[in-house]
Amino acid sequence: MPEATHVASGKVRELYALDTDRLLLVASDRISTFDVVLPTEIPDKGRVLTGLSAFWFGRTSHLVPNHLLALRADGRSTECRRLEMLPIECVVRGYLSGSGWKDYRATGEVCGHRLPSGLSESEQLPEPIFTPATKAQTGHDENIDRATAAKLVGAERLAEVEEAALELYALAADHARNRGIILADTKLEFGLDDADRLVLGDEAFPPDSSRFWPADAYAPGGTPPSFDKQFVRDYCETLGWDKTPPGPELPADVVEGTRARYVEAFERLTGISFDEYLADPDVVLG
Ligand code: Q0N
Repeated sequence: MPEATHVASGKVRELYALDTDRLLLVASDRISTFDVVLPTEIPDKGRVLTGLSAFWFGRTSHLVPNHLLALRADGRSTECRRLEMLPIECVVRGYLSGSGWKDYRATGEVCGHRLPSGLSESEQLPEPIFTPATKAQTGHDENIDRATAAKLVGAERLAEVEEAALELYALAADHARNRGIILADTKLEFGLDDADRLVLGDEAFPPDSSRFWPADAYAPGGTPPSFDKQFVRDYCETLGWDKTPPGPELPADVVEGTRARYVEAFERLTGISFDEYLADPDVVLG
């Protein structure tokens, strides 16, 4: 891509600079499980994630402006406004899972939210909670309480971000629930534009930064299956792999089944056929 300079790599995405105020986010077909990127790709996974994100950006811009400028015809690249990113991950949890469950079991709290006693793993919370985390350069993000987050972004900005994140989650979780998918939690990233206005950046509710559970298989008291990655996890568990790199190659049936789950998530959530998206990515923008 001669018109762009590479600026950052994530586990599954690449970031390029287009000019002084625009970036290009490119979602690859790489997949990670147990925090390890596998050597086998899932065809079209990056397009599904890009299309879903763009769908949500289009449907939430009345709540919070976002960095999306344009989708490219390849379906996996997004041109974005360059922002000054805030140094916190904005996590909203409607259900008690992952590090939230771990913290709750140890302390009865998550990020300073004291929760009712006796909750089970994956149980729905009385109401969604905002649970910010630091952005770790390597390893895991660390959950932080309000005071720590306020030191990083300021108390006023924190209140604004919390309200925005809770509103975005409520809209997306309600929409997903009506289509048979539980959005257990999500991680959002915000930045500031040149006028210091709050803008939603990164990606919006793709399965890689949200927990998607099929509603019909949901039960508290364990780990519900992941809508998208369960075939991959189940296959990896059969291998006795120690979950350190390198990860295993995936057989064709696991690749095909996983691709089908991504496409199903896309079609259920957007109500748009994935083939239509491939023909013209802008269909998700409504
Ligand atoms: C930005 N990241 C997250 C791998 C690295 N709109 C923006 N403006 C300025 N900076 C960023 C964005 C966005 N989004 C986000 N790093 C910089 C790190 N990831 C992003 C995906 O690629």
